[in-house]
Amino acid sequence: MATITEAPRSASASATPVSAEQLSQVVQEELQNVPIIDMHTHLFMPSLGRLGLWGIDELLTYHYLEAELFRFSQMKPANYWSLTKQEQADLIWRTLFVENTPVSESTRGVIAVLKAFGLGTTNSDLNEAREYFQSRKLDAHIRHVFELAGISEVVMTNDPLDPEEAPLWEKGAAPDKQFHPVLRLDRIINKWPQHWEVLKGKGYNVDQDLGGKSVAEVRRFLADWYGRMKPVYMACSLPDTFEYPEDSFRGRLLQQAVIPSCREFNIPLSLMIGVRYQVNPAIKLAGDAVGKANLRAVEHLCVEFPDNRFLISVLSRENQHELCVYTRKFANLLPFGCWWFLNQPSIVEEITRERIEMVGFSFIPQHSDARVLEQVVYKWKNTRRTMAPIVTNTYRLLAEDGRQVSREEIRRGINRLFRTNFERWVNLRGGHERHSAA
Ligand code: RAT
Ligand code: ZN
Repeated sequence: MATITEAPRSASASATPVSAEQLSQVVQEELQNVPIIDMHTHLFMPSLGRLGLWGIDELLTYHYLEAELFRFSQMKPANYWSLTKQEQADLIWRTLFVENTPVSESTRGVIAVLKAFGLGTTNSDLNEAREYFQSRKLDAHIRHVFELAGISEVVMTNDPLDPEEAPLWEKGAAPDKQFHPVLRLDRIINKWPQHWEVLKGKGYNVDQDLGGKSVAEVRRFLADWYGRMKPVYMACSLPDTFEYPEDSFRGRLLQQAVIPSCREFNIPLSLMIGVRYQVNPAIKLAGDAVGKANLRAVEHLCVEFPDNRFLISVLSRENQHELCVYTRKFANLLPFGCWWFLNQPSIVEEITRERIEMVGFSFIPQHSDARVLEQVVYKWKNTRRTMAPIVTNTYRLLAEDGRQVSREEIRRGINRLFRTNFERWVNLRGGHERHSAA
């Protein structure tokens, strides 16, 4: 069973206790020092070449900022999409950073990135920033960014049906120890009628109705991609209307293909639930919204597949408490992250406090969801800043109730939140006991 156990003898409760006065300082230092594993991003290892986004123009045209642009500018989306990337970035800089003060979370993030690289934060144009990023060599830049962000590794999102990405894997993209692959299955699971022919074209004997050998052939496809990518988990985002069980292509694919494959390869399945896709298609990637989901689907999955491990993130604030309750019920469920619209300090604080109160440190507080390399710098700075008072208060309450903790114990707790819970769940360094194949 997928349980999370304390590392033996790694922290002795009898070591010197941290005093009430020192607590906040020690927690901040330990948060600063933990090399975080960023367990869900949209970044790409260098061998996946041009898929990887970085630099000021990409930072400014992040879809979180595009959504904000249309609130402050008269520009119509169709006109915006006809601009070049540089023109788009110039417009966003002028509108959100010069004509207005960048107080939102996403705009403030760009400021934090500029500051981290020693670039001006009040410039009237992007010349200085463009020159700086153009002068960087990607490999050295990645190392520098990881160091500034305080992360040791990131987990990618790799779509085997992406027409740009798939051929790179098929040619044998060189693996990179700092970038872990993830087999992302949105197109297959959510849009089978639109994508079955792609599988067929690649030599898998599937049909539109998922009849005949189709399910076995999807499993063969997953096995081939497992072999090619060695993903640390499989993943899918799901709408707020997601139900399980369900008599649908999605329900059958999950039950008969994806979940058995995860069991066979002993990797978790990550489900990110609660997207209302494309409520405003005119603004493209920025056009998705959120809806409250029915988490009985998660309950049913955890019950039906006790030998599978699930990573679950839910997008709606209203679903968070329910997810904590299910976490208490099912040892094969590991909640993670404050995803997308939830990654704001006020909401992160509420969710994280609730999680600690309900399940201790047996969850993963955050992932960055970075799409542009340098975003990890501001996203992890923000997470550390938000976490510091929450973790401090957790230990303060414990001390008031009769147990002080040592620095080593604090380190162990923080390490567990930002590294070992994930390492063990995905068996990253052989830390998880092997399950027998399905
Ligand atoms: O946060 C985001 O950037 C979203 O657009 C999604 O990519 C989401 O994180 C996802 O992985 O589906
Ligand atoms: Zn994502």
